[in-house]
Amino acid sequence: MSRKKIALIGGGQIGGVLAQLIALRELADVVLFDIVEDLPQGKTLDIAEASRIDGFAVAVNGTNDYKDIADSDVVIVTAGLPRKPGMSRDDLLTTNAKIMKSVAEGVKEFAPNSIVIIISNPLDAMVTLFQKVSGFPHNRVIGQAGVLDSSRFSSFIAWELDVAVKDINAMVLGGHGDTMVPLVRYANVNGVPVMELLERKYNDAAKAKEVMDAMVARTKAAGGEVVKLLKTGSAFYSPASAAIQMAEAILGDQKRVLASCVYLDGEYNVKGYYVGVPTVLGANGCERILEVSLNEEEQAAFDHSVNAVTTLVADMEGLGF
Ligand code: TXD
Repeated sequence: MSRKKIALIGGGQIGGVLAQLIALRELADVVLFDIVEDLPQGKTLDIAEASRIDGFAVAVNGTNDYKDIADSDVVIVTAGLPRKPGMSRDDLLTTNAKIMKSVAEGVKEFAPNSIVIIISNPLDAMVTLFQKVSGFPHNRVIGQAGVLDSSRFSSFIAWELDVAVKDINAMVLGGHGDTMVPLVRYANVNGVPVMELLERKYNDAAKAKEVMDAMVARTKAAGGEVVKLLKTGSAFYSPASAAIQMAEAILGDQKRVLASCVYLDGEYNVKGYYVGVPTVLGANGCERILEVSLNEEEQAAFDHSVNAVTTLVADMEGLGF
């Protein structure tokens, strides 16, 4: 049986961590692509030279040629620039949309049967553009945001309650921006509602709500919190881990229930847009969208987030993409 193959488009911060995580888990052979000469070759040589120590047998190679991504089962895209001082949001959108268009053309030509996970920002617009340019079926083009945002929310809850983070189930829906929607009512610790545990801890419903509101606010701003500390660039360890969980679910046909940015065709009253919702990920990519009931307040927050996504996509289309 031949090994699976994952192509990574973008050999920057996230791309490098992705390559190492895939190797350590022996998830698949790795091809790391970047337009910068020698960079992907250097990173993969460095990773591969640890194979004796870490004991992995998968191939890890770098390239500047799209031909080398042929026969990839999964493609993970991180290509794109982060925002620099003096750059407007439109500037970033234009720059990254140009990059994403070229990536979609390359992947369409050389890995036409792959399942694609997009990480590049602005996420919701980049997933939309990749699908449009590649013409791939919607189930094979998925964005990563919800797994990371949910993991951040879960971490804050675990730290607050002083319990193991793996016992926390909490999901974040909506677009990947300030309007994202952490679902408080469904958040639980092995089935016990988080709000109930907070109310017991503080013996005060108002205080419990205040603590939860602060965790929700921190989740929404979590990307910015890391950017502020790093000074240059944005989070890269956790976004890579998040995409790996999605890739593992797909390659292993695991039917994992993960929040992903997927194309909605009427679900959640949204038609024709990519938005973060609970999905079932398996061998066919996004195999199903799970619709959970939202109360009035949650639906309003979700609609607000969808509005931010439709505005972003309209801005992108206004720029000619
Ligand atoms: O959860 C999420 N979705 C995210 C997304 C969380 C954090 C960061 N997120 C975004 O991922 C971030 O805003 C960026 O748009 C991407 C990649 O982040 P990373 O930190 O890896 O950025 P780098 O280090 O700048 O790497 C980008 C690489 C760099 O090596 C460029 O040379 C390359 O992309 N690049 C290209 N590769 C292929 N093809 C083209 N055209 C290209 N242009 C640049």
